[in-house]
Amino acid sequence: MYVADTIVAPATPPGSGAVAIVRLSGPRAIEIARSLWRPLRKGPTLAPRELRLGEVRDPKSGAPVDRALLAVFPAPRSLTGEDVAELQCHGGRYLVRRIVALAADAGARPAEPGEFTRRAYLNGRIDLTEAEAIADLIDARGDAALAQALAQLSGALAERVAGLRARLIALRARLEAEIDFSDEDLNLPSRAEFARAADALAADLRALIDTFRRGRIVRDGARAVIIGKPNAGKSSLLNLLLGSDRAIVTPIPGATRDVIEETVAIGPIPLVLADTAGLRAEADPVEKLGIERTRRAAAGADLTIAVFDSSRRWEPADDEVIALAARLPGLALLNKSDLPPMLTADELRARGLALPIMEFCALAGDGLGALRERLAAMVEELADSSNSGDGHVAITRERHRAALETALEALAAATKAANAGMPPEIVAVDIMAATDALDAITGAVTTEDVLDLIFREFCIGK
Ligand SMILES: Nc1nc2c(ncn2[C@@H]2O[C@H](COP(=O)(O)OP(=O)(O)OP(=O)(O)O)[C@@H](O)[C@H]2O)c(=O)[nH]1
Ligand SMILES: [Mg+2]
Repeated sequence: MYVADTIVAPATPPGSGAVAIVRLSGPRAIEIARSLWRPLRKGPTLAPRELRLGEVRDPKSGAPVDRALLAVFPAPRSLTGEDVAELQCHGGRYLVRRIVALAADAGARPAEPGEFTRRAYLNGRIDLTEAEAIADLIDARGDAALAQALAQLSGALAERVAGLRARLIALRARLEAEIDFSDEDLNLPSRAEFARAADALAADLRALIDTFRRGRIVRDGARAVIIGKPNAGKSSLLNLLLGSDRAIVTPIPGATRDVIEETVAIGPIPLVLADTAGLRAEADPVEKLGIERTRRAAAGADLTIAVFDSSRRWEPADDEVIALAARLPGLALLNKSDLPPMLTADELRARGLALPIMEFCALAGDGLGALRERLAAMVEELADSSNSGDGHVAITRERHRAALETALEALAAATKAANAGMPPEIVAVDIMAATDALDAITGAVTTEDVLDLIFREFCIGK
């Protein structure tokens, strides 16, 4: 399966801290750790999972290096399913490097990113959804993301997939029964039942696919794009929501050229705001490139915040903003409410703006509280709207979505073949393809390439 050599890496981030952990895993992990470490006091041999204070020494020169706690976790009841040893040393940059180097001198190989978790998967300690949940737990930026990662780590997604898989197996069993009685005529009522069960299963696969947006938003935050014509107050709005002068604000139109992304905490789910270049037709070449980026940011967003300058009469650029804002949910701000109104909500509506409109003043911050509340409510709604009775299980990765789509297509092909009266062996081929697709989610069936992609997300020592 893999070369089971012994690997070593710091399990704690680089930098200085009170404590750091150097982790070893593999057949020689315990032996190598013990060769570097000597207990401070005589006593019984170190028991599994016991923490004992000792001294780390350079085995070649005998020179003391640090005082550290050692714990050993013999296979298979360990993080990776292999022998594991953990040295809790002092958290110095040099110190950690030195201890890792000593372990390497003694025969351990520095670990690749995610290699410990990968071994845990390869040894059947966790499945791929649980491995991904560990990465999500570490990256979580809020309570909602934490809860989702913990549910996935407890196997919620794997269980849901297993339930769907069991129904595919049941469909296959129906076909097997037909194969066994193949000398009799095709049993039409049984085919109708097959199709009904397959359709119900397809609906549940679709429902799980539809949790992707919620899963992604909870994990990564919702993306809101701020659009408007030049000088409308988009950058002022970003700065106001962030509470810092992140973007340049000037009275000169066309100040923002590139997309500026920042995250704000407005509720349990973070909101990623993108300030963009103002939309207008007669732009210089640099602005044109900026406007291209605005359109791309809008295409990838979940929400739109359309900013209109109420102190200036309607201009054609406002129509462009209305057109771009028609694609997504969101809200419109009639900004600069401190100045005499030249553009009204009624006029914007008459021109086709469908988003709710709020009067706003980015200069003084009037309406900020209400805006934050509205945005938080919209994010919650986005995260819940696809919660089609699926409890809180959600898929979180494109990988999951693609696998479910493949399973759905294969199931549709099976239903079509069944309805067309094809022999059961032929229908079974599609059912098996659907099963394989589901198995790819948990990693029961996988390839090296897929594993490389998944574990590349991890850092060294995870
Ligand atoms: N009076 C008033 N001025 C505002 C308000 N909001 C923004 N401004 C001013 O409008 C000008 C443009 O603001 P920006 O935030 O840079 O506008 P923008 O939409 O980012 O502009 P571009 O980056 O050029 O597309 C600045 O001088 C701001 O101080 C407001 O509510 N009232
Ligand atoms: Mg700007």
